[in-house]
Amino acid sequence: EEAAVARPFRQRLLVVANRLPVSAIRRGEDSWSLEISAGGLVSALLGVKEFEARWIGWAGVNVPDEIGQKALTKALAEKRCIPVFLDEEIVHQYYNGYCNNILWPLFHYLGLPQEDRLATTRSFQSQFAAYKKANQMFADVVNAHYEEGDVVWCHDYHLMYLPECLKKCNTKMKVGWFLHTPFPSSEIHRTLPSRSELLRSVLAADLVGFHTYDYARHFVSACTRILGLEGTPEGVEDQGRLTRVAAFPIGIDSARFIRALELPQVQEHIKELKERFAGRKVMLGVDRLDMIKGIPQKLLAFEKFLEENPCWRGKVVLLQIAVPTRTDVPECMLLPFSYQKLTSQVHEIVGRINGRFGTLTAVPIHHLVSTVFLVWTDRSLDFHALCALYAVTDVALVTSLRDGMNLVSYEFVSCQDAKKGVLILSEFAGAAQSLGAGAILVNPWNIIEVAASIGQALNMPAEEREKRHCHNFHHVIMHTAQEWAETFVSELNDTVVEAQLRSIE
Ligand code: ADQ
Repeated sequence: EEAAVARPFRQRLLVVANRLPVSAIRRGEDSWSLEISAGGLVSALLGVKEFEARWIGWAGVNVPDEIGQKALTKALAEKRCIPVFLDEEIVHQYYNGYCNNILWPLFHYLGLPQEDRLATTRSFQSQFAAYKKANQMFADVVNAHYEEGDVVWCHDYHLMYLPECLKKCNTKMKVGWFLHTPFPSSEIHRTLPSRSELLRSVLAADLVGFHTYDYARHFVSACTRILGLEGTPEGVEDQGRLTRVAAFPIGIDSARFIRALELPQVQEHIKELKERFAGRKVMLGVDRLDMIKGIPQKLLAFEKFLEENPCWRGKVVLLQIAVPTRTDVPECMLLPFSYQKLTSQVHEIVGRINGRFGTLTAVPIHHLVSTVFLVWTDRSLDFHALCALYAVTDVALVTSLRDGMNLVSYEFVSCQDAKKGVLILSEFAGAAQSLGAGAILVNPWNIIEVAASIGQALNMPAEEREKRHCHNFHHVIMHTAQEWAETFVSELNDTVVEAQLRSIE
């Protein structure tokens, strides 16, 4: 009994995601060093303590030899990570091709690739075949490590074929699938050549989760319109079998941010930033360098604002942190929506704004192309710098063209209890549903509207700022990542029990 008190039973949770939360660097034939890597999911699961979690995923490197694979598997085991080894050709066709060239843009309403882009990655068919093959490889690793009673939680658009692969082998396995991106309107999903196969596979899961009710509704109506299945308030029914579909809005580990603000090194950063930008209002953007984040549109809106409000020139600064992503993929393999083109476009607009409105003493935009990553086990300096930036900001600008949720908006709010700054938030980010009442919501495509909202935010009376902030702060501290994961997994457990009861009846 004593032992039971000391070590309460914790259900094993197998988190299956395309990427492990670490990057592996080879140091020798059988030696590896591991670095924790950033990303929305990593940040979200940081706070989850309830389960004994294991991660299953690709380590981001090609390891063709057995000695290397064995050594990496061993090193990763210490971090409770289990690798799936994918060779270069699979990565090219599955990850760069099907995931990032087809599903990512489609789910963010950017449409399917034009033929010229498709041609460079060979045919759509071969990409889809590689996608299925890769998903089967993930399933093989899950099966090898699965123990009865485990919960298997599959993540994101990379692994839509996984629930079917898993259930084919073991119908009793508890399988959940969660999508971190938006699920688009069924009219968009309809254009996907493999639309039915993907929907059917996802429906093999016991529980299917999305960030918002809208995404869940889009998914159910895609199943109704494309597969002819019945949508019920609980989910989707197919020949008496129900797949539960629901919204589980993600949160962050807000306490971690709030605690960090008290640390001397963060206070030191804050002091430095305050001195550096004394006399100026600070606006902040923190985004991965991705088409969906609407960085050029944000810059154009800032330019418009300065154009129309000469009194603010030299009195406001925009810090745009752009984090290059998918840099673990060799340049020659990077095809989707030319990230290079986006980079040069961003540089061009920044240069132009600084040329037009910059002075020797006040450059309006500090464009930092950083490779800073949020460390998930450790408290790195980078995390501290990020917290300090959030804390000194007067106005945060989140102008995603589409975004599943957007955790940056949550992180900003959690660091603003002293300052009570303003959040300008795209209505096309999932976060608009939860932080909409406190934020200024904008259509990021409407540059004039965003420019006007910058003026509104900078001039907002303290009383209104406080009211808006309190609303959002309350939401962010009440709806944490931990709660998100616990709710999803307990709902998954319940769903499976209910299904068993139904089958007995
Ligand atoms: P992302 O598209 O990566 O996530 P987001 O939700 O904003 O977008 O998360 C980014 C994370 O990276 C944040 O935790 C942020 O702090 C961190 N980060 C960004 N730049 C950083 C920097 N320079 N230094 C340190 N950390 C940095 C995807 C979906 C989102 C969804 C999440 C979670 O696209 O819509 O909210 O998954 O489901």
